[in-house]
Amino acid sequence: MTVDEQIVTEAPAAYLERYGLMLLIRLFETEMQRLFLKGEVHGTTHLSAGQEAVPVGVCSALAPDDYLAGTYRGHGHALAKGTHPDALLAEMLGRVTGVCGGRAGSMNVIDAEHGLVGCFGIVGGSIAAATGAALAAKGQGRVAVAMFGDGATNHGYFHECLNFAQVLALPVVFVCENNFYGEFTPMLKVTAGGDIAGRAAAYGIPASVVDGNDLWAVREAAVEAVARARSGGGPTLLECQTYRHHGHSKADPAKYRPPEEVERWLARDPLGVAKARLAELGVSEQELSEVEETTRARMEQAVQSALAAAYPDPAGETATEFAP
Ligand SMILES: Cc1ncc(C[n+]2csc(CCOP(=O)(O)OP(=O)(O)O)c2C)c(N)n1
Ligand SMILES: [Mg+2]
Repeated sequence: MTVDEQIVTEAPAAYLERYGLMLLIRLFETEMQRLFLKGEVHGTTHLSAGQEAVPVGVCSALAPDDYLAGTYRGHGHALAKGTHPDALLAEMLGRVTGVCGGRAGSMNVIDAEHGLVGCFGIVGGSIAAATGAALAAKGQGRVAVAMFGDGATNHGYFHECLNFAQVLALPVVFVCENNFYGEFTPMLKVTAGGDIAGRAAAYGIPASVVDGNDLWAVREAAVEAVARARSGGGPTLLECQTYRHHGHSKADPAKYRPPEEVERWLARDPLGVAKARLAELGVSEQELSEVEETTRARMEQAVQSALAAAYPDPAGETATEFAP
């Protein structure tokens, strides 16, 4: 089946399921915010509300054993790759039932079982990790994906890894979530040339600018890029343009963004865009509400089970290098 056939012949039900996953990420972020304010989340968090279509669209093109490297804005990355919401939320709350036993917290989640090689607090770290995973994946018939922000494209990792991946024709897809800000700085103020996708041309890598708030557009671009990677065609760079609804991290009220800019992006909320498209495809109100209800119940279950779980027992720790 060609890439186009894969997209066109898909039943709306597949997209309805992906809409449910996007909603799960949104609800997860809402709960993270609530639980953070209650003092249940330790350390900081970086919410990805508004950016859900990117990881869901990209991961829908991956096989379960393909690799993904995410960022510190990575709750959506993990959920889209298959990490169980109960295990992810418990991790955020530092509980022993967390996917990393409650030791990683929000920024450093790893879920090897689902191919999540890590979420990285170092800007651009995910690019290097995915490139390394792709080196291993090449011999295994797998593909690796790097998720990273616009800010990471000004770091050495980005340029070094694009070059290396193209020279070795590695099966990697570089996915830039361009949300137009790196912390509090507009992307255009710090990016020479003002164009992220265009940078791939220097390395002979195919690239495209994708509407990152449109699940269909993201999936289509990802299916093509993943097929290229898997068939030995080497890397692709996708610049998915999107927007975060919240500030950079918990400490940021995001006052630096012009209100009309925020309004414009809120009007193109990826959940709203997907809902409208599903209705056009003939999905009924009732089918939508059923998915929404099931997803809310799933999230509620994650919250209850995480809050009921124990904290890790320090006496059971074998590592001593940080002991005084
Ligand atoms: C190597 C490195 N430099 C600086 C930082 C501090 N820092 C954390 S997030 C961030 C902004 C990154 O912006 P972007 O890549 O656009 O991702 P976004 O937060 O928008 O998702 C910076 C500079 C860091 N974590 N790592
Ligand atoms: Mg950014």
